[in-house]
Amino acid sequence: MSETLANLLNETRQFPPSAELAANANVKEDAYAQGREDRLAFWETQARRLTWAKEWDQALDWSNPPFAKWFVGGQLNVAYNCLDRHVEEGRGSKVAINWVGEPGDTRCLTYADLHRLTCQAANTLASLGVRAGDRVAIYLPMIPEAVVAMLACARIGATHSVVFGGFSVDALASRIQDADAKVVITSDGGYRRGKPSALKPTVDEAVDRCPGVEHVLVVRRTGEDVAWRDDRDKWWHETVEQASTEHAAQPFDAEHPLYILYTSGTTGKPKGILHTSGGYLTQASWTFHAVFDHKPDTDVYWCTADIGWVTGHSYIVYGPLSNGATQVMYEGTPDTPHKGRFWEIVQEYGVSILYTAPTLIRTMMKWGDDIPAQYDLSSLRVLGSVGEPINPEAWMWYRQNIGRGETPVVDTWWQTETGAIMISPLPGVTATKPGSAMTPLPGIAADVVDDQGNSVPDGGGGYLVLREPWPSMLRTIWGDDQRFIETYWSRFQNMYFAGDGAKRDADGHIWLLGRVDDVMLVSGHNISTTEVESALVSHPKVAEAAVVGATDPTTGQAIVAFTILRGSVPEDEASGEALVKELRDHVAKTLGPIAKPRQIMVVPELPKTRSGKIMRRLLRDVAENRSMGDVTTLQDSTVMDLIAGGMQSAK
Ligand code: 6R9
Repeated sequence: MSETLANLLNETRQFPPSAELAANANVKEDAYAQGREDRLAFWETQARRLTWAKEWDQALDWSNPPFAKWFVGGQLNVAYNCLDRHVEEGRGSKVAINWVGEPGDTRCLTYADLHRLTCQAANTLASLGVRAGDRVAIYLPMIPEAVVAMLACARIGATHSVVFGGFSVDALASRIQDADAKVVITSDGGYRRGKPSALKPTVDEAVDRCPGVEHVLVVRRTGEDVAWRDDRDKWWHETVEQASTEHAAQPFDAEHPLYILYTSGTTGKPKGILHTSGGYLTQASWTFHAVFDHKPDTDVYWCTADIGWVTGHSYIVYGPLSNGATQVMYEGTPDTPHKGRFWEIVQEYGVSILYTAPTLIRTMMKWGDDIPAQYDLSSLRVLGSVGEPINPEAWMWYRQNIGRGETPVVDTWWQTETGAIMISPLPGVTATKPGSAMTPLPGIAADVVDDQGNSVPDGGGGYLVLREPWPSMLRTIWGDDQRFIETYWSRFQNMYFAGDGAKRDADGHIWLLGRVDDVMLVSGHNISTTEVESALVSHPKVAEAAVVGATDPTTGQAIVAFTILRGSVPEDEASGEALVKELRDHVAKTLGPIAKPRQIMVVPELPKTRSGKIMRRLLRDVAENRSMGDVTTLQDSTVMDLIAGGMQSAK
């Protein structure tokens, strides 16, 4: 990877924070020095932002790497930190969640409301026999009960395992079995693309294969008929909503398990990533405060992720609520009932901090600039991105069209495994560059290394690693310590291997280049998919691109690109050979002839995981004319037929 094209990403645009933002920022430049001088003391300071029942004796126990213990001997209750302390300090009437249902129904829950409901749910779970350390599976749509269910588990020390509501029977059953959950919390269904979409039948089928499940707790959301098993199923409104609202939160050890979250992974059995309490909450909470510059008295925050992903865990539930934030939570899709839905919500609730994913930004680019232009977005002051590398042009589009050309964009790199943000600009400090995650946060030891594990110099490329443990790190893979060691700690000695390629530019700033498995080897040159995709997206007619390396008799691998055009490109032009040539030439001109794609396909959609990441593995199958592998995590299975059909006709 050190041979990455030298002239790539010669991005020169840079955007310093406004003087006002810099002067009022929660976290300033000096935090970096504090993190460098005494990393553990830095994190201890951040841990003190929380309320502990008992202080820790030791910040970090790293005597048995890679198994870390943070804040050893400390005790706290995570739900207490997210709810009770705000209520006790007189903020009970503050809005915690402004919830918007897809059909247009709304609910407003204050911190006192959320606290009351969580106490009721905690009492109900306890009465169903759930004890500290037991596992509870949560399979819910984006409704407030999902947050309540997670916090109720945290409150009684049960470990939650949230499974995304779009997952199939197989995916749900295998996750319930792996975690050995004894209760499942679900609903009759939710609303998706204008229609009720049932969940309970999936749970029924999955639970039939899971003899360990004793109870299924069912929230009524759509009111559609559901099959019922009297001995097992309980309605939420007949149990939780009738339960006592009194519940004293008992403190748990800092290393008490908080949740398991499965990463889909492209091969093998999903990995149950285990997070614990004190360190996780410390970093989720501080990063929310620092990276979004969150001001509890004035900001309205909205994260568009689903609660079923780590982004929903850390930046809908634990980060915002531990900071006493007011947030928007939205049940549905961005184009129901119309393509301006997101911007309508921003306008209506005066959202000031927005956290979303590149896939959504590129979709909005495709739909056209005129849509956001119809709404008043003047409340926005910080824009965040997460989930994939953000192409410089998508970054610019986000800042220009959503952020009025003024707001900082924070591109945040992290993973399910890291638990919280690791590499990101700080909005009041960093002069951002479009497409770069910039700098490791204070207290985080991220590095880019070569094959041998040596730091690459500025201008070099290689593998992203973490050299020191961090508070919200995964503690293991549930039930499989060996796999934990092999997956993350064996590629390099004493370093966490993230699996992402990265490059450090001439100023030392970090650019993420995609998963290392996706790197292409063309005539002996390592070329990152991200860089070619960004070159394509920098063409004014392209909204989105996915690039793969297909086996090629002459060059080893050849670059095959799949592109989605912007809505403004006329139909006849979109299907013509001239445009393909124009795009190939554009890449060659931007990156050099070696990066010129052998083939470019114009497609209507790209295969994505349900969390919005492009599935390049499937595109590689298409490009190499293979029958498609496992498509179970694909968002929309018809997409692949469309793409494969187009590929045949192009040959
Ligand atoms: C939070 C989340 C983790 C993988 C990660 C990387 C990619 C996430 C990114 C990014 C470039 C960013 N990723 N954020 N790549 N820039 N800002 O997405 O967790 O679902 O576990 O995915 O996502 O490849 O390794 P998760």
